[in-house]
Amino acid sequence: MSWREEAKRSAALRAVSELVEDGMVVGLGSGTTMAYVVEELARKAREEGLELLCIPTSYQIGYLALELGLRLTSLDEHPEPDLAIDGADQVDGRLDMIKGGGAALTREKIVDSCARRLAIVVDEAKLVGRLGEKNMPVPIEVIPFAARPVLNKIRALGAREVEVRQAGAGKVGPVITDNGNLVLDAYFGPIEDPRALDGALRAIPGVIETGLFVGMTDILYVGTREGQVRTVRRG
Ligand code: A5P
Repeated sequence: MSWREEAKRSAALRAVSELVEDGMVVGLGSGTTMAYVVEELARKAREEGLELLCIPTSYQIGYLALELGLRLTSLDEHPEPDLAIDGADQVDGRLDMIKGGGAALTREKIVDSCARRLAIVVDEAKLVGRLGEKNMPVPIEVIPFAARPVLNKIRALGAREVEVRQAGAGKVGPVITDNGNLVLDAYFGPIEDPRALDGALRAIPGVIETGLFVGMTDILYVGTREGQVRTVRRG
């Protein structure tokens, strides 16, 4: 395992052991870090006899949770989960984030925003001074009908490049999200005001949601290159 995988895994284990208690409803983000979280949740539930209910944010994490024996529920039944645990693509010093590398940003933002507490798990390579640096795009979920005008309007907001995300092996053509939409990756460079940019993007008709998660994180677990886990709480 690379140091980054080890770091993600150690941080995931720490988050689950510190935050998860019997009887909780837990929102599950998506992605590779969340796979470690779900494995640990399932182990803990099994070995400690915990009753947990989970709200998944994608087919990926929902199927994994079911396979490992966790029970699923929905926001219809539990509109205010006790806790959400999620990964991120970049995190800045205010604990704001870019998410959506796995195209699950919309359901993640919904579940994360509904939870009483949001914990984010990352390895330290994801920490940045400014969101958008290192050529990281902002993922934006868009209704296919509106893709072209939305793309033009995002350019007019200052993005130097905007691409329709393409699927990799296993599917030709664009990525289609779990909601049946497209993802645009917009390259803005280092972002001065993530909250303002998020608002401007969401004001474009046809935009469903953006991967800018501002003012949402309560606690951050960071796995380091040296094998430690640091926690940062919202100040
Ligand atoms: C899923 O759409 C994303 O928001 C993920 O949370 C983010 O991309 C982190 O994924 P990894 O844990 O796979 O790096």
